Amino acid sequence: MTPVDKSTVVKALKDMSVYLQLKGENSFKTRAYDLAAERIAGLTEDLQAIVEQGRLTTLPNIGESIGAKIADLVKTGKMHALEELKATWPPRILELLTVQDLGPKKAKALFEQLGVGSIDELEKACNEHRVRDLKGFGQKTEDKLLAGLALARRSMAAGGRKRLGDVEHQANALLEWIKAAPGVKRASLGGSVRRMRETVADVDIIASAKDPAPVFEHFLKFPQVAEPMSSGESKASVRLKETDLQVDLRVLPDEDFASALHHFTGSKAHHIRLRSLAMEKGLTISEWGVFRMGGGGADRKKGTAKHEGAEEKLPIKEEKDLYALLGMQYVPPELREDWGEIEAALAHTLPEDLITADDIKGNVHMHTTWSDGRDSLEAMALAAKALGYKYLTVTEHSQTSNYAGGLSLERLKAQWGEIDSVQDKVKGITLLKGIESDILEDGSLDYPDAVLEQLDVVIGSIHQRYSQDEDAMTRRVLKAFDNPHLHVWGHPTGRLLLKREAAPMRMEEILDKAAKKGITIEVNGCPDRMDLASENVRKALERGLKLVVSTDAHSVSELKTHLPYAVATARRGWARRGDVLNTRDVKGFKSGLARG
Ligand code: DGT
Ligand code: CA
Ligand code: ZN
Repeated sequence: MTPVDKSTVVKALKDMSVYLQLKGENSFKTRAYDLAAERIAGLTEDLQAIVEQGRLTTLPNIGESIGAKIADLVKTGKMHALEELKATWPPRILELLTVQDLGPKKAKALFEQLGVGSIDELEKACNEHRVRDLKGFGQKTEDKLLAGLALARRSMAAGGRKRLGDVEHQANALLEWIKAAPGVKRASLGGSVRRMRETVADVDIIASAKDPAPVFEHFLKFPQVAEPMSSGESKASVRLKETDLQVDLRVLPDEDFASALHHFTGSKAHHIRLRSLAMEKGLTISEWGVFRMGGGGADRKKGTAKHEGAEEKLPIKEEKDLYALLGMQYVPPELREDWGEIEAALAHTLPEDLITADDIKGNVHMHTTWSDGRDSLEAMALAAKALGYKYLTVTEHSQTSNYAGGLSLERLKAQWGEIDSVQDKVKGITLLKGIESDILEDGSLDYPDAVLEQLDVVIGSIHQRYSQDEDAMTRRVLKAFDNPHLHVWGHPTGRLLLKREAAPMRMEEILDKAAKKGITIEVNGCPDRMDLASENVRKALERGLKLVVSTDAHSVSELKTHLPYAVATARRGWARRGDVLNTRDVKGFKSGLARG
């Protein structure tokens, strides 16, 4: 038996939670599995050793029962409790949960009452109008499910694109594995993962070594390789377990590394432009390197150099050498989309102070056990401080979001007391009192002005009634901006990557008004949001709007893990340090939020 690794255990625990939800178990019990999964995912010690020494239950969040199931999996290669649960459901039942607005409760009802166990069967049942007659469904739900189903299909058909946040961890683990392979000098991620696109089709890794054979051999031994797919002289591909992710590895001599890395980072659109620029300078760029067309000079036919002997290969030690040859500024991977970066780099006007994670001084937008977060305020404050943040905005859900533990007016005020007492205990980080207020259907916020005006940070977000049409949604947001106490527009479009489309709205009109009213725009780093999307971040910045780059953390670990997604999304929208309010100290942050 190959040793069971951490991610297999994490996946099994998460599946336990989902199957128990399907079964109808209470959220207390199912949550326990999610917490355990999170704990194992964050483990730095060797799991195998912990199991062998019988120390599982000494870990926080791992009780007797869950500990026994983990041990079962690690020792036998199977979590028998999970297998038994799975066996009671159709094999494709989890597919249903990829449909927007379809949770475990509805999936259970659909299966038990209509025998629906897959997306195909759901579509059939909807088209035959059998769903609307179920208790708690109705015609509207049926229509919604049909629409959600189409979206779920589309994302499956989109070459099975996956969220960056769902693959990055495994991609990085594999990169580390490759770096440790015999003879490897340099290695890097490439492709859309390196460019930090919000969804990716596959993972590209580029490495350099004198002899590629032992590197490929090591590659295939990565514990999560499900099947080797193909392998050639300089390239091998595999499919990974759990994520079903395809990974292409290319291994080249070190002198070709930088140009190959550049080539396989893409994007295609960026490269097409670079190649025609190169032509004008008598150069050719390809996956094999950069060449100066030799011989006959001006009378030589363009574009045929590759096939002629008299060409000179130019040394490219780093990617920046390639851009320098073309007389351009270096273009960071996140910007390589042909969204204007070529022109800017030629004119030397590409920003050189793009936002980085190191610039962020305040952790913005978070939830604790007061609403739907998983850790206490004190734990969050201590963790944020340990990460080096100077301030933390405490922004629970507001009263209308009662499904997410939103705070009644009374509880909000009680929470202020707790913020004060945690602030007394935890020095060296400033806790700012805030709220993530629902933007209600009519555009009003969720508390009276007299309450909002007492808060340091008011984020306004849409959480319900996404089905409004473009006009109603636009008016709803515009109206919210009229409230003088709103500071930040939170996860603006409400999109959930591959699951829920951005709410329809007239973005330009909204951003114009935000600029006029001095509203700050959130770039939310929750990996299933990455909202506002980078193309719209760009539009916001063109209007002089300021951003906050936020984590929307619901646990201690997310204070750290969500930040890179927010930073990348902002960078892809060309955000500079000075555009982002939470790069400032607390005083500068507050004055930046203040409405004109
Ligand atoms: P993905 O995988 O769809 O999320 O996006 P990418 O950008 O990772 O695309 P992928 O994996 O097909 O190829 C990786 C890079 O390799 C791509 O960004 C540019 C380069 N590349 C691949 N095929 C071509 C091609 O036909 N022409 C050019 N110029 N470059 C290519
Ligand atoms: Ca790729
Ligand atoms: Zn929210």
